[in-house]
Amino acid sequence: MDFHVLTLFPDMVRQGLNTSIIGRAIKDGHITLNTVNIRDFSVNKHNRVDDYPYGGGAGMVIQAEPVYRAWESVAKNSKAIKQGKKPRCIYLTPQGKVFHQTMVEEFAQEEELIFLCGHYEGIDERVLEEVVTDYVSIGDYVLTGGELPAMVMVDAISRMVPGVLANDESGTTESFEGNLLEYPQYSRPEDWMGKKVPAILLSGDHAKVEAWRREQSIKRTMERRPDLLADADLTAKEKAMVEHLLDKSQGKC
Ligand code: 6GU
Repeated sequence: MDFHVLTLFPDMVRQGLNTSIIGRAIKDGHITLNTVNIRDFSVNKHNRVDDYPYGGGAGMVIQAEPVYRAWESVAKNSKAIKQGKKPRCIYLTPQGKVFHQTMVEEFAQEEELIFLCGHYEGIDERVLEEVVTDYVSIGDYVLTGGELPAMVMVDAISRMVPGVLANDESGTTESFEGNLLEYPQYSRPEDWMGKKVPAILLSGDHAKVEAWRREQSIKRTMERRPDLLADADLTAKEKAMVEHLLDKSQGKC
């Protein structure tokens, strides 16, 4: 998977992604990360890339031409363009569709993704119309720029790319994919500040451990993310357990 990030702050993006699992994935060649500084494509003798908004108002707007040239520098070499298609270009904006694991899986199917990060009051609408294929937000709050959201997306998408995760790192998505949260984890010591590890985990009975973890996942999802449960993959027996627990919590039995 090849990632390109068009940004005014390339160092921030590179530094944020060159550590730990994603850093290792870049070193091992499972993914590539190309940061493109929009300022390098300024058409102004002072290297400026922003100007006042037409119609007035607060803040500055990033101009269309430097963004277009930065995009073109990447797009002209893309496989998509050679096939007569527009390369997938994601504009990070609180006005986008809210990022979700199903979107992660869809984007992970692409060979190449371009991220466009805005700052200030945004980017001239005309270049967005020209280059952007997807508008994505990472949640309902406002950030100062698209760099952190781009890094969030690169991280989430990369961990779905074959080879990026070692076998012992790949567990967590599966449980989330079933719309259930992860079960609680414990490590040594068996007794910490008087709190004991649940005995079943020390029993060596693999089937019992699995059943306990499944139940914990369901209970945790009920408590913390009840909105997910409607789409969770539950057996009839598990649905009955959920109903029973709900009735109990509502004092019906
Ligand atoms: Cl993608 N950008 C900005 N600036 N703020 C956000 C966001 C994106 N997603 C949530 N808040």
